[in-house]
Amino acid sequence: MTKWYAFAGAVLGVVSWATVAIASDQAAADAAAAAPAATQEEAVAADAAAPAADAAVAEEGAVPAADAAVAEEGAAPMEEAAVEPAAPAVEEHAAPAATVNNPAEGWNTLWHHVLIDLYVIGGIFALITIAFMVTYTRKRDDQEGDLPPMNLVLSLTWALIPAFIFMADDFYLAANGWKLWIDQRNVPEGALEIKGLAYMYEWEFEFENGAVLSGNESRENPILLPVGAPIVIRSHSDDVVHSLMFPDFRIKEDVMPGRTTFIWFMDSAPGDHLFTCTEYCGVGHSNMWGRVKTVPATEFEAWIAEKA
Ligand SMILES: [Cu+2]
Repeated sequence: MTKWYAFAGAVLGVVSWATVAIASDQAAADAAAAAPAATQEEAVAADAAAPAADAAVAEEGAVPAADAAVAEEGAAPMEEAAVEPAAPAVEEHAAPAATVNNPAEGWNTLWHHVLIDLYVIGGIFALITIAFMVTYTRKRDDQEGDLPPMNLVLSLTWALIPAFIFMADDFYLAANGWKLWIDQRNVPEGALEIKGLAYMYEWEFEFENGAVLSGNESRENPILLPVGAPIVIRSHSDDVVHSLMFPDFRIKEDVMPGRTTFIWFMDSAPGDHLFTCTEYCGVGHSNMWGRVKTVPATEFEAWIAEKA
């Protein structure tokens, strides 16, 4: 009997170690990639002219959960990466797009962490359960078990150790989600500003030069957007509640009358992407979609200048 406790404990230990090791490696890579963005936020906080709210946000943002959770492994790459870009970020103040953290990539990574957890932890538990069912099935009708009575120490050990393992893992995932959401709610400096308007049943987008482009027409002629640059769309609705979603950029936000809501995103390579209304808004809801195409900035500038 005792050997089973030992065996199950060992399996749990291996599972939790493997999960944290896999997640830590990824988080270390994420932290290294995210470092320039963190320094950008520190630069904002260091600026004497920065409003208190900005500084508060920067403080929050500067303590990404990944840093704390990764411990030794993550610490080295994080510091190395953070030291290099710090100087230019402070001097130029406005961060170039290349240093902006792209939340879409973070959401993808986080989702993969969740899948790893589900498969690894779920798979191991399924195997243990099957092994227990086979091992502890009564072989004869009159067979009686020889299970030793539970004592307080065993009870607490069996309850608390697995609980701590899983809660630690859950909090780790949740903390990474919170960190990403901070990125997602802080529009990078110098983002391309677009005003979005939703009504039954169409989207309209107004660019900084006054060009107004129709979402429905974009199905034939995609709206061009610059690649590698943060883009923010601040939208409101003229009638009912709609919701603007760019599935490829892993972002959506409700759009409603009397309030302006925003989404920001950035494409890392030229590509074609859909956007759509993702809040049922009436019989024409399924018609509220269109296309964007991300292209080099010079091509976008020339194109949008013609549309003004
Ligand atoms: Cu709609």
